[in-house]
Amino acid sequence: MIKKTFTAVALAVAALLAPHAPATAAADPVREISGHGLNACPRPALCLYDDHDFNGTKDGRIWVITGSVSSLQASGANDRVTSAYMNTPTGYEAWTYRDHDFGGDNMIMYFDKQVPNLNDNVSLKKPDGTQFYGTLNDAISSVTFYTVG
Ligand SMILES: [Ca+2]
Repeated sequence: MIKKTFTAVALAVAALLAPHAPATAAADPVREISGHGLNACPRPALCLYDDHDFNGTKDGRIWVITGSVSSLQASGANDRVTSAYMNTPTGYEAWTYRDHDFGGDNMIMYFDKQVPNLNDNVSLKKPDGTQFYGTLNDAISSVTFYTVG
């Protein structure tokens, strides 16, 4: 009798949890593709490349961002990105952050912005909004991606 009740409860819990799984998968804001160059980046998206100059002339890892992600750890992109391309029309913005959970120094990406090498000094902002020039190579850990206006 106890076992039967337990099974019924387990089935009820499974039924409650099941509808959430497909929604999570469909909303995944990061996917990885292999390629090189600006043309490899789908639109609209922020593309984060494993190597400088958008992976140069050889195919490599590209993480395609289409929504905000609080940690790039699960996608394998954490602290790896060396170049970035914002392949969107106007009306999109993306902020790339040094730390997880949208923390630390950040770099703002807007339509058609290309950053071929994050070893070079780029315009960054501290969490308090102070602007400075610094590098963000192999450092990006979280990203916001959204439409504005
Ligand atoms: Ca980091």
